[in-house]
Amino acid sequence: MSRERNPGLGGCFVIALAILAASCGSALFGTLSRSAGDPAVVTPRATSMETPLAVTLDWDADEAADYYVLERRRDTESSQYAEVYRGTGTRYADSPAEGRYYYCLTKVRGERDFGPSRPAFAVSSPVARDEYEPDDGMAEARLLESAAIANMYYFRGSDGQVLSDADWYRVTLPPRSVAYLTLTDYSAEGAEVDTHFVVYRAGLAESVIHNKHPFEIENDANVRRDLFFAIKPNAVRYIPSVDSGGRVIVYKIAVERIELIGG
Ligand SMILES: [Ca+2]
Repeated sequence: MSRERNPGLGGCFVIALAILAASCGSALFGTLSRSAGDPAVVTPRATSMETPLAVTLDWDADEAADYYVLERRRDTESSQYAEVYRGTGTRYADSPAEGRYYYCLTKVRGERDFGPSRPAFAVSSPVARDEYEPDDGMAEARLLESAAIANMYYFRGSDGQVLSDADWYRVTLPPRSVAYLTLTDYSAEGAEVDTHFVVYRAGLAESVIHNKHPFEIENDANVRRDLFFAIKPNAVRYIPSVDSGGRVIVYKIAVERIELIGG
């Protein structure tokens, strides 16, 4: 009796292993030992603008997933999602043609799909961010001594997601002095017009910078001080309508002169 039954059980076991191996690849041990929970549906992280015509996607490993499927579509009405990656990795370096894109991540466990995730917005641009990046935060502010040329990007997808730059600077000013700075917008139509840029200064509302027209950074303290400010996109100039769009714009920022307050 037992001699008849044992080969049958053994055969079942081999078949079960074969099914597991077929569905899970080399992750057999993980399949047997991991938790029984479902994979979490998560949006992949998209990194744009670091290098020309490249987008990098990454996501956290999920032990409940057998593998991942990454899909991409252009940000156009007619574009459909198409698979760009399938595998067990957690990072994918894409190099799509110039344009705006959405990426969705689906996790697969056995025969079941978990996803697709909400889309991540990304941009493939022939012009990458400038060499001074990262300077999007005050802690990364760059010392502005005389003049600098930099670029700034602002893109908005048709679902409203935004990919936006900010450039932080600091100037060192003598006690009770004012620095007069100018910004030259290389995509502006003339002097004095609204540029593609606003300036943010602590304690003041953001204000649109006029092309080559001085704006002030003031040190009202009785000691020498570092003053911080940020140049940010003037969104309505980057995308004049409510539609999607965006671009990269080059500018020059310069310290024209420094005067003593009341001097
Ligand atoms: Ca920046």
